[in-house]
Amino acid sequence: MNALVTYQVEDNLALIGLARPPVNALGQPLRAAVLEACERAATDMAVKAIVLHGANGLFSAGADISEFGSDASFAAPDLPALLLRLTQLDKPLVAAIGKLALGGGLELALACGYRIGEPGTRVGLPEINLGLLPGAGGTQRLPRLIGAQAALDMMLSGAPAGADSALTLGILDRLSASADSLLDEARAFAHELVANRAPARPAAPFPAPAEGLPEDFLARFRQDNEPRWKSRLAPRLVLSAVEAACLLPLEEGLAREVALFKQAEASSQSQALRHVFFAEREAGRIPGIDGATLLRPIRKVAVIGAGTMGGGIAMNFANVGIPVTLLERQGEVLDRGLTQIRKNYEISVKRGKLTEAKLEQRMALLGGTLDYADLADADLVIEAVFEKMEIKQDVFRTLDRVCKPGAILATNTSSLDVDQIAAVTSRPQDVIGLHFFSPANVMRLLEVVRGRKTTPDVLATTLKMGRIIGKMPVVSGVCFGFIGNRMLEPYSREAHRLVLEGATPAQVDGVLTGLDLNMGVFSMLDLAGVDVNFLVRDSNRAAFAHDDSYCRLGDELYALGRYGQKTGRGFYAYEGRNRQDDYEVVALAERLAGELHIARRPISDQEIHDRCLFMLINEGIQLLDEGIALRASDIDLVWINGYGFPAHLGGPMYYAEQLGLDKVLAGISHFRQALGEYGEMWFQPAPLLERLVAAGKQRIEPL
Ligand code: T1G
Repeated sequence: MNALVTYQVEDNLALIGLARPPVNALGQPLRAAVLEACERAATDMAVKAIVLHGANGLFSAGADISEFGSDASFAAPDLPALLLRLTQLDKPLVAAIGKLALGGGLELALACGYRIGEPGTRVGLPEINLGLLPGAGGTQRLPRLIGAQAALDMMLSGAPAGADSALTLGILDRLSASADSLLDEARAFAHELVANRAPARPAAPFPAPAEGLPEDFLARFRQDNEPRWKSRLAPRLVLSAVEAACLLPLEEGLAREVALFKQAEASSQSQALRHVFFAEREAGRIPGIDGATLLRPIRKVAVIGAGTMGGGIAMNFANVGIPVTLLERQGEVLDRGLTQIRKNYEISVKRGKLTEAKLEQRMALLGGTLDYADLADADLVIEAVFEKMEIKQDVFRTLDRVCKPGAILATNTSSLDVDQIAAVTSRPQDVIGLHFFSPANVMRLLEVVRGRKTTPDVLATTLKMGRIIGKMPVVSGVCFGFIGNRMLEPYSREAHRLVLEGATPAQVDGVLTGLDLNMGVFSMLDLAGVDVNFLVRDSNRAAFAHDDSYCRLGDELYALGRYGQKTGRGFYAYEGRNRQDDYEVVALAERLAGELHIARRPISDQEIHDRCLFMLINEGIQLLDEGIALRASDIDLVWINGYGFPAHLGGPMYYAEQLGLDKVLAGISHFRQALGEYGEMWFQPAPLLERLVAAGKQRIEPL
């Protein structure tokens, strides 16, 4: 039998095991092997039923994503054809779902007549995360099994269902007592089916899912959801496929599904999202670190500072069962911090995302102290105090004195020099930057800033820990602002300068959110605080600009006490949470432009797009050239996970490649000429961009 499946017959059962580690991705070779094994079982008179399982304990993570966009994706036997054939077998086929059945893996299980899971089984149709829709019967068979509404919820959220809800929904027929007993219980299930002369596949509970659906359910569903889908294609295709399931016979619905799937597979959005999928896995590959790099055990964590950041950081560890101690200098600040954490968890309980029991479990893992001596046995200490070098250095001098040898000492600084912080300790090799993004218990991005002396095992340990707490860790070198905030500077500079030149904050933000960014520059500043931005800038003026004329608008708003949402006025005026244009800001921009001798003029949306995005891209390319970022796709992950850049555009570097590097360079050169002294000063093309264009390269990579 083919090495990609195991095959054995015993007690009149054929046991077929998927054996393509690590996740039994259903690429063409595995599809062919499964078909061959099933045909063999179908024609073997001794075989009365078939059990399909994951030989490595994991059923299947779905279609092979690396095949998409190539002929292999539909190479015979394609997945729809394979699964249709399985539905035609005249012997009961039991899917024993160990661990995971995702995407095509769940569709494979749905093509079986019966399904048994284990207590830890998770099943889902996450295709939407790849800009796709289930393309092998999921949109047609799942609504017939669990109803159109429940099926739509699964497909549009992309979130997996746990074993209990899968059982309740009817996706699973039964659950084994444990993972270890899954295969034995699957065999017993198959024997039971044979003994009871059960049909090869039971009738679908919802033969025509439209039955029982309110007349206008689908129309209303589309109307209710269209606005939040914005420009995303896949949700619309999912709904079209489910509409087909409600209105067409199965065979016609399956054909419709394939057509819609091919449309999604060919879309630029899906190509971008598949780029992001592999980028996330690539980000963990660091030169000099491999499987042999020993990780330091992290059993106890401490966080210095119980403010918003410190509390959010601490929650990440409590969430995964790691005890964490918060240290503060004043008791009331510490109490306030712990109270705020409890409040955060209570919100999750109210939203049904957390049980009371889990809340208490997590709170029990959260300790507090005023005494540094209590940190002596911490394996990882994360400093999250005020963003001032002197204050951070004092903390690290103390940590150096009290922490045990081998403890990892991390700073949560958002831009300061990690090497300068490490330098005040006797153990710079154990110091690293862990830049969490606010709110730290929510935002996925974690910039892992390696100091010049940070050792590989410290880096490997913090990268691993970042994944364990559910973050997207990306390695950065040391420079002002690391990757994300360094790129934010020119991007934000152009936005500010454009308002001085004649655009309004709303127009600039409108162009950026029109590109599906979560927020524009000015709404983001009003949320984070005009004062916060001013203080960071003011404490690092030297690092900013030899000409900070573009900062004057923010400086003036700060001076006027217009700190943004928190004061009801910033770049916008706020009635509660809804934002209004504020013509006082326009008048202020006009006055400043006069003082700065900046000619005002009508500004096109295209100019806003090009100046903000090209300078963002240019800085990213410069970071790559300096070795601060290891690869362009890492930069994409930073901006997708930390700044709301749309994943369906692939990130700023991927976006630049789609635009054309030559177009980006031409745009920068144009503004260098067209914007006089300002253009001459700021529109300096990154040398790597010039080299890539001169070499006719399409991809952004070191050259
Ligand atoms: N195809 C190809 N490679 C895959 C893969 C897949 N579906 N899933 C994982 N890998 C690789 C991954 O790149 C990595 O490779 C290794 O496996 C370990 O993955 C027709 C159209 C399953 C939860 O979206 O969510 O079916 O880096 O590092 O953290 O309707 O992988 O080692 O070389 O992520 O333990 C739908 C995607 C596909 C599931 C495991 N399925 N995968 O997480 O390990 S489309 C998915 C995951 C589809 C059908 C449709 C996760 C995981 P390398 P990993 P992990």
